Amino acid sequence: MQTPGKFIVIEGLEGAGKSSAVTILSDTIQSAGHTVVNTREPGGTAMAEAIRDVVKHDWKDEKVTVEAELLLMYAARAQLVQNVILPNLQQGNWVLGDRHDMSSQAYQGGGRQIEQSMIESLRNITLKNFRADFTLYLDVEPKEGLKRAKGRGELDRIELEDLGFFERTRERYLLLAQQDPNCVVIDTMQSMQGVHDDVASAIKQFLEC
Ligand code: Z5A
Repeated sequence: MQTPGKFIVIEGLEGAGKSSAVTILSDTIQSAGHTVVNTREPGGTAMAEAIRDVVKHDWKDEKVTVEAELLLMYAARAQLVQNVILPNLQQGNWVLGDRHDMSSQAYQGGGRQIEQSMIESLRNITLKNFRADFTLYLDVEPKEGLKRAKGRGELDRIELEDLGFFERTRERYLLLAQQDPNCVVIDTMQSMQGVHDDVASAIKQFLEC
């Protein structure tokens, strides 16, 4: 879908360093003269933020089914794309998304092992042919990412999954990144300065295209 604004997405496991990468991307895109609108998924509208609370919550004796989790992610995404992302892109603003559809492909498809065809059907219903213009996937080894996330405080329902879940999620992320010509992989198993330099250089290259 062609719009005057561009949709840039940052993806990765927890602890990959998305928060600081978002700041660098935002500063660089604004310096190039564009207005930046930040979003996060799940979330970003009043209703989608309520869904975020539901999906991250631990429901104790009530098992959250993989199907319910998947549907909630897409419900939140439908709200965000139609109410925030598309209107901004159409006005010429750039939207910087902390996670988007690749998260569902990786976490629900890879981590939860939901069939690809089921996720693709939902994506087609929800997003039609809407896709990110450019994605930066921040790659981190799951053990290291979880160590960083734990250092920051209490873990939520999804973060409490076992290591195998995050290993499958990372494996799917790497596969998706390899298949997507509009995605670059940033290695975050290096110093923070190294990550910041790689993020800045990737977005500058995109801006020059
Ligand atoms: N989810 C899903 O399953 N399906 C979907 O479709 C979508 C989402 C959209 C959202 O949670 C959860 O929903 C997420 C995926 C799932 N769950 N899990 N698990 P969230 O938005 O609350 O969490 P997050 O997106 O994973 O954010 P995060 O944990 O804050 O990750 P981060 O933003 O990448 O981490 P950070 O705050 O930038 O960095 C964490 C710490 O590591 C921080 O103290 C940094 O200083 C440190 N750090 C970062 N980089 C480095 C390097 N290079 N070296 C050393 N230390 C570093």
